[in-house]
Amino acid sequence: MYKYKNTKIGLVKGDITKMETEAIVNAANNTLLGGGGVDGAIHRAGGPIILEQCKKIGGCPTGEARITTAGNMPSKYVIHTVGPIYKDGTKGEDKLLYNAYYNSLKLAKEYKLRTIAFPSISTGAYNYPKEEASKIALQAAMDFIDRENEINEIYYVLFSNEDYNLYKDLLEKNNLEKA
Ligand code: AR6
Repeated sequence: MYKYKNTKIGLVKGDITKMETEAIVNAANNTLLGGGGVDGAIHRAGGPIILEQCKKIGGCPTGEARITTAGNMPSKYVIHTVGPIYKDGTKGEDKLLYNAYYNSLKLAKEYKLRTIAFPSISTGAYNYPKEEASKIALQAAMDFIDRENEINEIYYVLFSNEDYNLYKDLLEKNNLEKA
């Protein structure tokens, strides 16, 4: 566990659907109608109520975020965000990925949620280079904490050892306090 200002930043290796944070974040697509990867896992674990609510919402532009219940999962809410499909890095992918993280945190704040877990958005099917993506994930969190200071715990839930080690190195390099 690490700490930035008053916020704890934790790394977890495993399945985000098991997280007991108030919100878990889904790496969704613009339709919000489900898919593979983490999106498929969340819909399977949460049950059909998530899809029902997503249908009513009617989609989500890239970089924005929407919220539903978490159904049968231990978490209370799913914040669905849509990261960019990585092409060559010149299509504004960095800003869109940053916005996906930042807008998810803003939505959590609107709902007065204090603990949130993120997957590694866009780095699976959407091909975003992992190291660059991890830096953006942390930068967005630190900027949010600097400006809003209203979140107690942020977790990055990494599915592979490689991703977990990448985040570990990143947090060490940023000299985050150990908590
Ligand atoms: N818990 C945590 N992380 C997971 C889990 C899980 N249960 N399952 C996979 N990952 P991806 P994207 C990791 O492809 O790149 C979907 O079809 C995975 O190893 O899920 O944003 C959507 O509908 C990878 O590191 O999301 C969209 O169409 C990370 O989650 C599209 O994929 C993200 O991989 C979104 O692509």
